[in-house]
Amino acid sequence: MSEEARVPATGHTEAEIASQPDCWRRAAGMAADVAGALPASGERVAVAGCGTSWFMAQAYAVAREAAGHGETDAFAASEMPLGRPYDRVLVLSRSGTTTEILQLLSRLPGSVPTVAITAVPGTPVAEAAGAVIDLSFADEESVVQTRFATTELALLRAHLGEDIGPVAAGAERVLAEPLPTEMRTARQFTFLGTGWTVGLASEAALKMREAAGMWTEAYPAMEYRHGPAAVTGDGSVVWLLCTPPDGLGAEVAAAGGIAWYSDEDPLAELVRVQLLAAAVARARDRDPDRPRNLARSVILADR
Ligand code: F1P
Repeated sequence: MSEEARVPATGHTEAEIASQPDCWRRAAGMAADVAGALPASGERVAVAGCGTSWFMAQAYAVAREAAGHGETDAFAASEMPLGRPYDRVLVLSRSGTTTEILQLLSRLPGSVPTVAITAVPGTPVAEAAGAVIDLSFADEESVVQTRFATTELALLRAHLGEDIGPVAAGAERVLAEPLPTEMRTARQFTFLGTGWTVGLASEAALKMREAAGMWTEAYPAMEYRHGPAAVTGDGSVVWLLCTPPDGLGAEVAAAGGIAWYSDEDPLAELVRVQLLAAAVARARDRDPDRPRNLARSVILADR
């Protein structure tokens, strides 16, 4: 049987991508109930995660600080400094079993309040954290995270006072639109963001790598000219998850690439990236439900 014949036309990944607007509305609806466990306004906060969860941490950290709720740092769990005084540490882990998160929780001073957002309560991360927010309704069959991560971010944005209704409506529009042909056939993607969407740009790039094995990059938008522009050429897409800096679209076009920007909320626009990642994967005879070299959770033996 050929590889192509073994790759089904659709799977868990696409179903989970399509379910996001409903999940986001549900998460926004529970924001008030879980507010006591989440960082209070004025607290100095660290947020940590791995992979997708790290990029969600980055997005939330910048959004929280920009909304005036207090200094907020985001770290890859393996790189968080232990000596800084935080009022609360928030860890993000869909699986609740990621080794680096567990190591971080075990090394933090016992006096610092910790809270975990997870899809699986009762797991080691949930047990080790001082408080748990259960988003099991958004758990996924897929290895590659889509709806859990975005639902978590929708909850956190709702907690910051944002109205998630229009964001979910934007995602529904994106889900109903066909993907542009130039994107399906692109050879390389550079995702750009500003503020909270810098983390989202990294997540978009990760989705295309994880699901489809594509060459992708991600930068703060104003960094594009400081080197990353050198890879733009025929078959490049420069995907802006932010307002395009003056003149950048013309520079991308002059280099032979396509600059893509839409007016949708960046979280809704991330859904377009997820759809593309799944479509490109299948077009390349890869099954996005079975990404290469990846597992649902990275669990390291003691070493
Ligand atoms: C995080 C994560 C995923 C990644 C991979 C391994 O897991 O890094 O983002 O796609 O499958 O795990 P978690 O701590 O959020 O469960």
